[in-house]
Amino acid sequence: MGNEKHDKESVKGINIADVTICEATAQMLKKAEKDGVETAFHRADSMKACPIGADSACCKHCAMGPCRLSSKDPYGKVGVCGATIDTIQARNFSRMVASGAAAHTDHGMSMLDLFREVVNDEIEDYKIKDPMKLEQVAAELGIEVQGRSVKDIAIDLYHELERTYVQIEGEIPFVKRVPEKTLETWRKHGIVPRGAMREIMELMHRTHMGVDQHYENLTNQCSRTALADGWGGSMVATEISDILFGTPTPIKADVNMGCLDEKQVNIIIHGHEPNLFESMIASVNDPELIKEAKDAGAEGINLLGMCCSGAEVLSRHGIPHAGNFMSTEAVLVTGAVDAMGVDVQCIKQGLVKVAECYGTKVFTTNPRCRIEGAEHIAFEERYPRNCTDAIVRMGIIRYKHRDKPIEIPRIKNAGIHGFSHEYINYMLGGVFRGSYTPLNENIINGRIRGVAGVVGCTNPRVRQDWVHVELVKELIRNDVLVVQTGCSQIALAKAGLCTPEAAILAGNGLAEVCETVGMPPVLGLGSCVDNSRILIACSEMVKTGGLGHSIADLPVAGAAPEWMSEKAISIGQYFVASGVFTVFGVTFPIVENTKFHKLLFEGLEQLGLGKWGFTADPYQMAKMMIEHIDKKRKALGIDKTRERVLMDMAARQKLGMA
Ligand code: SF4
Ligand code: MSK
Repeated sequence: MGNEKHDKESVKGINIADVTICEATAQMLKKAEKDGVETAFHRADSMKACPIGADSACCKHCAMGPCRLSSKDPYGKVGVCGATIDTIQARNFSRMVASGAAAHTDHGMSMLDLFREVVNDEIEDYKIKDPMKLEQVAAELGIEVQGRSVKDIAIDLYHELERTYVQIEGEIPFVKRVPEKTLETWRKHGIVPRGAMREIMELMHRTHMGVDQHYENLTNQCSRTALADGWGGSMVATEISDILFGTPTPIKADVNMGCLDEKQVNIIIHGHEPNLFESMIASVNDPELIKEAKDAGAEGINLLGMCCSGAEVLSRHGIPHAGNFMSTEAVLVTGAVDAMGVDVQCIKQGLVKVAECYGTKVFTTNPRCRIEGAEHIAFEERYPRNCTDAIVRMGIIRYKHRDKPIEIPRIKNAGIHGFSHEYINYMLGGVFRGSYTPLNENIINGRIRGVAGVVGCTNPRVRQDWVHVELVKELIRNDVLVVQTGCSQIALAKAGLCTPEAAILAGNGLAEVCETVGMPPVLGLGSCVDNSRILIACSEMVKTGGLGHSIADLPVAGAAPEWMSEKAISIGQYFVASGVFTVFGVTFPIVENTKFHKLLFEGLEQLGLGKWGFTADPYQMAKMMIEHIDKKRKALGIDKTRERVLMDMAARQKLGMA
């Protein structure tokens, strides 16, 4: 590449087929090695994970340590202060939850800040796009909506939702959505969140050296904090984004690197907050900027998303998506990216170095995230176009001076995205009788065995996308309807499973429902904060009736098969605390055969919550989830209907019809 920093000899080749099933990423990894460019895949190969850290068997919470305990003999010794393996693990796990919850709640708070300024007419670039959703959310929270102006309702909603973050005592507003019996269980265990700031602060305090040294007590606060994320910070982020930018409805859109266009100025936005993206959409459609791009010789400006804000605008507006977390460096290797704008979360520092090799610039935009070597163009909500227009202009300049060979993998996958829980309601129930009744009925009659949320990241410690895809295929084959968010949704979209035609891969019962409704067996709901849509869907299923009285009664399960971030741990813990069996892949940061492990994997369920599960194998994961779903079906007394369906299937197979 003519760049001394990237000496071809310095990049040790990896077996590309072992690290990804994404063909576009594989093609770019091959090119990266040829160009002498290193990626996270290469670094993961050369840097083995620390086994003690991977098991959370070490503590560096004070300067008497760091203390390392043994995973092989966890009770063989204690830390200098006397902390046991259970205390050390529970503290480390809790801090992951605190950090993950902080990320989501800070994102949600930014959305709420934006909402306040829009409502107060201090920002002109954004408006309330979905007043119906505003009214619906406000009414749910007990705010009077009849005969009131949008502005008055919005002001009241702002003040109500602010409690999610700053409230000192009481319960956060969205607990009004929690099924009564689930809420009763939370109250019994003292885990109803007060306000996110308080819960995160208390958890950080309790995990300080010499404070909470009982793993059970720590786990309680861990659940409370995680619930402040799921039913608080994340839910507010989702709802405010819908109110400001529109509630998603199904839309056809393309994913994968083939969405790049050599003849256009390619701009990628990668991160998590939708406002940067919304303004970028305005910028790339500005006739003046389009003219500037054309004057530079381009056919136009091509905007693409990556990671979660990409998944959000894919769902909301059908903006093409270039790839998930483990493709963010690979996409730069195409040489076709003229500018990459990032905001917060999951932005690898390594992007800057890869970008540099191909003459691409990475622009940070958020005051919370600066990266050494990246140019910072501040995104100010009151004048957002100053930032997004500048990024487009920088992209146009780069287009004009492209001097590196371009290679774009010719792979593009169409799919249907944008299944908000409101739309699932409408889709299954129809416009006049929108409800979850048909979903519940199909679960009760056994056509749909249960519902699984498959979400989360990709991780270079496992073969990119493979665990997601194999797990989901196995689930739908067994009549489990799959809902998805984040990077997992993109993995399945690339595998072609987000199309109604993919129903052919589903079991007979699920396929029949998909064909009747015209929906894919895999429903993409958006970004990681949009996991809150899954919580709401679970809640609606309970309230609709026939499937028990709490979320823990539902035949549902969750999985993050290739997780990597602390946000994923927070998400996992809020699903578990909400009553869902949640299985993680890759690795689980806890030593087996310890009391803390037993609590997470068995004890919490006995308290009326959900429980954790772990396996790195997708087939085993599917088996565990299906067994759990069947266990719940049995408890609900609906296992017989399912048996009948299975018999019908067997009978059909016997007749050579299936
Ligand atoms: Fe070691 Fe205890 Fe200090 Fe942790 S808090 S580093 S276990 S002495
Ligand atoms: S972006 S948290 S890698 S889903 Fe939300 Fe993807 Fe995981 Fe980041």
